[in-house]
Amino acid sequence: MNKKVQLILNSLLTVIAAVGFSGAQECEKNNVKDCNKVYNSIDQSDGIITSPCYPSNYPNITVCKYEFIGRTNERIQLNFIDFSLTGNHTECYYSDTVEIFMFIKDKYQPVQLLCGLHQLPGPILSYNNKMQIEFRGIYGGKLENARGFKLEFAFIRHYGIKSGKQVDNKCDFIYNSNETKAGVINSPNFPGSYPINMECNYYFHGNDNETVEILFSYFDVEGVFPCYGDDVSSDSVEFSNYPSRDRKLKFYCGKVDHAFTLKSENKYFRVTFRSNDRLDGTGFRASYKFISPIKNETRTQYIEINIENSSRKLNISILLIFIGNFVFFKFC
Ligand SMILES: [Ca+2]
Repeated sequence: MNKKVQLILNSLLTVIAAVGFSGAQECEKNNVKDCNKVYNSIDQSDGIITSPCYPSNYPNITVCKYEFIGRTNERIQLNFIDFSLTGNHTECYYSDTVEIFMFIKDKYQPVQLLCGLHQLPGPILSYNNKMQIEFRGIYGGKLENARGFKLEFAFIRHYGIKSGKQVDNKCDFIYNSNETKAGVINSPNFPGSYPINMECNYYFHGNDNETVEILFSYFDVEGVFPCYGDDVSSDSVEFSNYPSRDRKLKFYCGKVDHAFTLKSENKYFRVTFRSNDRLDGTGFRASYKFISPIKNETRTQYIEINIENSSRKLNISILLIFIGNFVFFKFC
């Protein structure tokens, strides 16, 4: 390679490097300058938010606030798609963070601090129609090659419960045997934490003679037995064969490590989840099915009877025929 070609090549590499460098600088400059945003459900019902320069390393000393304002009855749900922040991964000390603020008693109050390089946070559901999150990228992504975050947000009315028929935008859901014989139910925002001050009803309506069976495969509701009192010291799940309280059935709370089943006595069943104004859990997930009575099933069984006295021995075979609740017999 002669000197002239070498010179041209070097100049070209310098230009390419300069363009790349200024591109990265440009990203940092633009994003940092303009990273506070307000999302209003009147303008958009959902969207995606990323940290500055995502998926490249975010710049250091970056603070972005995102505020969400929904209509009455709307809540904001966040689902993280990617989460990778520089810092200590326990307790969030010396870490870059995302902090969640809920609108409580007319002001934003911090409720949750997220950090870490590998752990994807669960979904987050606001307590009402307002929420704010704050990204603090103080150390910057370059230290640990952290990408920042990417999340989906949506203004919703279904509380993260996507089965059943919702009643009047309330946290009330109806499960009709005429529409579906089996399905799943879950607490609000499952598998993320449920919000405070919730009451959700799950009403099951079977056809005549049907009952409903509910199998809980996951249960983690904050509280201690008896789970319900006048001071509402616990969150709870109530079961009832009636619209009113069913004193035969206890309230459930705490963490249950094994699956368990509840069965209704008749075609109607109600499950009510309640959370109080402090602490939370991840709630529950269950599957349900409506069960029809056993039809006139037929089965048979042979029995043998030996009768013996001093004069003779008698061996009798009898065929029993079971049809539904009736039994017939026949000597053989
Ligand atoms: Ca609680």
